[in-house]
Amino acid sequence: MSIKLYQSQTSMFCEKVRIVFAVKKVPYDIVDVRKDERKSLLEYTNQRKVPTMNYNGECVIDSTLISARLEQDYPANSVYPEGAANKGLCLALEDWSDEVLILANHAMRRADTPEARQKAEAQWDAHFNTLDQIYTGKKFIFERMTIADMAIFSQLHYLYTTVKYEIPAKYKNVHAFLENMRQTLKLKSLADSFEAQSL
Ligand SMILES: N[C@@H](CCC(=O)N[C@@H](CS)C(=O)NCC(=O)O)C(=O)O
Repeated sequence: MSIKLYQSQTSMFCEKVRIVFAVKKVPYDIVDVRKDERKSLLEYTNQRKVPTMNYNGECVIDSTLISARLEQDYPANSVYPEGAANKGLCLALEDWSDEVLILANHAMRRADTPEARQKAEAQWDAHFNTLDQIYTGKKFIFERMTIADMAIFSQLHYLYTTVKYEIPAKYKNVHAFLENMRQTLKLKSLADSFEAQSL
């Protein structure tokens, strides 16, 4: 079995997938696409997006599909909750994080005027409000850490490390969630990117 992950260390979608690999304790090799300006990725897939996985010759592109493919062959330490209703909700939240929170991250990173910055902060405020309610009184959204928590953590981790935006202290449940994730994932410091091959 040979698994190769084409990735970049700072991409939040790559971090999401590295968490899945780590939780499932699946060994894999990394191809850092920044080292050859995506040449090997383009040769392999004719497109530029990471994460991309070469799974024993099978090409899988997109963090959601890579996670689902790994779950299929490595069901232990599942990244989905029990039951169809919860699984559907989990997939919807994963998608919300990947497709909506990413826009707020882009807005914050690209804000180059006070107005744009204010708009980006308002966007994040709305999401922090949502998240603070979601994580009221719970460590994870479902009975264990799932792909929904991993997707949300990856976006927030990117926000306070790469974008360097300090999440307001008033969002206590969001901070408690982040601290719990950092401890569970054994991140040494706030600025750490997640590098562990297995937990
Ligand atoms: N929905 C995709 C998003 C992947 C994505 O946007 N990757 C970015 C890095 S964070 C990328 O490779 N962008 C380069 C490009 O599109 O040329 C996923 O979940 O994997």
